[in-house]
Amino acid sequence: MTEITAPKSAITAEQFADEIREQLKYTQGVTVEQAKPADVYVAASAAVRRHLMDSWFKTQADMVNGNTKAVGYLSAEFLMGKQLRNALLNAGLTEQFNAAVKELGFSVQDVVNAEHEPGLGNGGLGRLAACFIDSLASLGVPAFGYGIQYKYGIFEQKFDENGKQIETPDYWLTNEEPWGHIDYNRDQKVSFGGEVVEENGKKVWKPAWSVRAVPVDYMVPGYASGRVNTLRLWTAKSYDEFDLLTFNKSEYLDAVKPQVEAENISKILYPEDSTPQGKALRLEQQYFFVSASIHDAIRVFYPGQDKPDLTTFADKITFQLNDTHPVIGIPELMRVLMDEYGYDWDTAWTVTNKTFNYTCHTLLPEALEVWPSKLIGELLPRHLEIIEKIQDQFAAELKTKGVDEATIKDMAIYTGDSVRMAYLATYGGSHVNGVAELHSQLLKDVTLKNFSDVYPDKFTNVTNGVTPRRFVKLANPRLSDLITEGLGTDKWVSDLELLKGLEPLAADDEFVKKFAAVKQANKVDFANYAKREYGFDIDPNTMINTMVKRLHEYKRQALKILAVIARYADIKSGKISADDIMPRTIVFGAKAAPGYYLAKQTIQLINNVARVINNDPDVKGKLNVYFPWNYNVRLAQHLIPATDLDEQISQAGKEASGTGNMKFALNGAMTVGTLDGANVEIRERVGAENFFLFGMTVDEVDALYAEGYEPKKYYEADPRLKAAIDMVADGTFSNGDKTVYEDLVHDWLTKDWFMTLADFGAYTAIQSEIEALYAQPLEWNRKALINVANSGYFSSDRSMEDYLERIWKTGPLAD
Ligand code: GPQ
Repeated sequence: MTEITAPKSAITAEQFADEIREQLKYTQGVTVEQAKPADVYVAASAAVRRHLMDSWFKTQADMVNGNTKAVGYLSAEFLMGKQLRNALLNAGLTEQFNAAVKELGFSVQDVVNAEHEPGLGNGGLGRLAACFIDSLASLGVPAFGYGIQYKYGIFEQKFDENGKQIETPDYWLTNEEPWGHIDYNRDQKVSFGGEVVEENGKKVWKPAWSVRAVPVDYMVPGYASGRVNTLRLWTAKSYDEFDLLTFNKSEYLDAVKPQVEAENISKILYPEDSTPQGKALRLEQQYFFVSASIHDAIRVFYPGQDKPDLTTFADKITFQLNDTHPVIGIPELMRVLMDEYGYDWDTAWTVTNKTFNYTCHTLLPEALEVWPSKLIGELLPRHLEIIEKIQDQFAAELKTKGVDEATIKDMAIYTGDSVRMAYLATYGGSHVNGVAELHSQLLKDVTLKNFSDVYPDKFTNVTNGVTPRRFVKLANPRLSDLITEGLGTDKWVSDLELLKGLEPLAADDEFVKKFAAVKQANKVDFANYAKREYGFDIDPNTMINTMVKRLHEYKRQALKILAVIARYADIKSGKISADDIMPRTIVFGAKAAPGYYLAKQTIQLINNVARVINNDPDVKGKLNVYFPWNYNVRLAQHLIPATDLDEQISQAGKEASGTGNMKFALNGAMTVGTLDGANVEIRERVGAENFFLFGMTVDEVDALYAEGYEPKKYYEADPRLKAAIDMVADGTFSNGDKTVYEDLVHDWLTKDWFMTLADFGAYTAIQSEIEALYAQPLEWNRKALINVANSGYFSSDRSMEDYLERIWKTGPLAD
C-alpha cells in the first residue's frame, strides 16, 4: 500500500465550481457564459486564496503571540513563478480544481496559461529567495519575505531578425493580479534627502521628501504544514500633500512632479545580475523596502505599543540580508533605535548586531556593492553619519585586536569616498554565509579573508537548495508518481532525503526502464510545448542537452557554443560523418543584462549558429540548436524534466553555487560540469562515476593566472578550437560579414578572462565519454536515477534547517 500524505481539502469539485461561480458573479461581474479562461483563472485564484485565509490568520496570530522568533528574509528579488498550481497543491485542491474547471466548460491548460508569471527577479538569487520562503512555510517556521513589488519585472526578451536580444517591458500588472492584496492601512512613510541638524544636543534628520510605502501581501502556503506565511512586497505611492505654492503659480505639472517621481521608486527591477550599476534610484529602492520592512516588523511584533521595549527586537525577528542589496538596513535600524526610540548607541548596536545576518552570493569582486559616500550623504545624510561612526568604532576595535594599520585600512567600511556594503554587512551582523561549501571556503580564504581572520566565528556555510514542490512535484508529475511508487510513500515531497530509498532500484532493470519512459514522455511533452510556444521542431528522440542560466562570461556559454561549432566544422570538413555522431538537441536559455555587450554578442552568435546549423541538410536530425527566448520559471518547469544532459561549466571558483544544477539532478539529468559551486557537493553525493567532470580546478586556474594566461596559445595548439573560432571570425554565422563578432573573437584571443580556451580541450574530450554512455540507454538511465536518489540533500527544506540551526536559532511554531 502506498502511503499518501499530500494535503487534500475536504470540499468537493462541485463545491469548488460553485465558489468559482460566486467569484465570477459577485466579484468580477461576469457570467460563466461570458467568462474567458483569464476570468476563470482570476476566480479560481481568489477561491483558493479564500481557502488559505484561516491558516494565514492563525499563522500570524501564533507568530505574534508565541515565543518563536520569526525570520525576515530581506531581498530585492523574489522570483516566484506562477502561483495558482502551487497554491492548489498546498491547499489540497488540485483535483477539485481540475474537475471544476472542466465542469464549467473550460480547458485546465487554458486557465492555467492565463496566469502571467511575475518576473520580480533576475535569476538565481531571486529564485533562491522564492524557494526559501516556500520551505520556511512548509517547515512551519514563522517568516516574512520582504521585498519590492516592481511594476515592471525583468524585461521580456525577444530576438530580432539578426538574432540580437531586444528587451521589452514586462507589463505584468496590467491585467488583474489576484494574488497580491494591497493593504493601504498598513502603510509606512519612508523619507529621503534633506539635512541633519542638532536640536537640544540631539541629531535630528530633517528629510526633504517622503514616499508612502504600501504593502502588497502574498500568501506563502506551506506544504502539509497548515501554515501560511507572508511575502510582503512594498509599492511606492506618493502622498497627496503637494506643493501648493507651485500650484498657485499655475504650474500644475511642476507641482505634481515630486509625486510622479516618488512612485518611480518601485517602477522597475534593475536587470543586472551580479553587476551592480550604482544608480541613485537603486539605492532609493534598497532603502525604501528595508526601512518600510523594519518599521513593519516593529508594528507587527509590538502591536499598539507607543514605547515598545526594542531591546527584545532580536528575539522577535532575525533579518537575513540576501546579498548586499538590503545592507542599508544596518544603519537604518541603528537610526530607528536611537533617533525614533531614544536608545543609546551601544544598546542600538547590540540589538542591530544580533538582528542581522548576511548571505554573500558571489566571488566576483565587482559584484560586491560599493556606494559613493556622496550619494549616500545626499539621499540619507543621517545614515552616512552613522556609517562614519560605525567605521570609527570598527577601526578602534580592530586596533585593540592587534590588527596593523595597513590591514585596518584595507578593511575599511567607509573609505571617505565610498561605503563597502559587504564589509558593513560582515561587521554589522552576527553571521556571514556563503552558498556552497567551496564558495564559503573561498570567501574565508580570499574575498573576505581579513574579516575571517579577525572574526572567524562569524563565518559559516549554508549550501543552497531548491523546493521539491515546484521543481519536482509540480514540474514533473510523471517522475513524482514513479518516485512515490518506488518508495511506497509520497512523504519525500516534504522529506527529500527519502529519495535515497530509490538507490537500490537502480539495480532493477524494470524500474530503470520505467524511469527512462518517464524521461522520454517528458521529452515528447517538451517538444510539443516548444512547437506550440516557439514554433520549434524538436526531435524528442535526440539527446536533450540544456544550458539555462543568465548569460555571463564566467558561466561560459561561449565554451558550449564553440564546442558545437567545432563539431559542426568536423562534419563540414568531412573529418567525421554526420551519421556517426550521436543525435543531439542543444537548448539554450539566457537573458543578458541590456548593457552587457559581450554577453549580447554571445546571444547573437548562438542564435546564428542555430540558424545556420538547423538549416543545413548535412547535419539535419543530428545536431540542432534551439534558443527559446525569454527564459523564465515557467520555461524552466517544462524544460528541466525533459533534459538528458545539463551544462554547469563555469570557470572553477566563479559560480557561487548554482541552483539549476540541483534542479536538473533531481529531475534525472546527468551533469557535465567543472569543480565549481555546488557541483562539487552534487558530485560528492551522486558519486564521481555518475557525473561528467572536466576542466581546471580553482588552484589550476589561479596558477595559470599567476603564470600569465595567453589564450592565443590554446587557439594555435588545438586545430579544432582554431577551426571553430575561425568559423566565427570568417562570417559563417553572419552572412559573410566579418565585423559582426570581431569584438567577441578579439576578446577570446587576447583576454579570455574566464579561460574558455584553456578548458576547451578537456570539455570536448569528455564528449566522447558522454556519448558512449548515452549509447547505452539502460546504463545512462541507471546513473541518472542514482543522481535523483542522491540529490535529496539539495532540498531548500534542508537549507532552511541549516540556517535555523547555524544562524537564526529558531524553529517551527508550536501547533
Ligand atoms: N547570484 Cl551576486 C545572482 O543570481 N545574482 C547576483 O547578483 C549574485 C549572485 C547567484 C549566483 O551567481 C549563483 O551561483 C547562486 O546559486 C545564486 O545567486 C543563489 O545563491
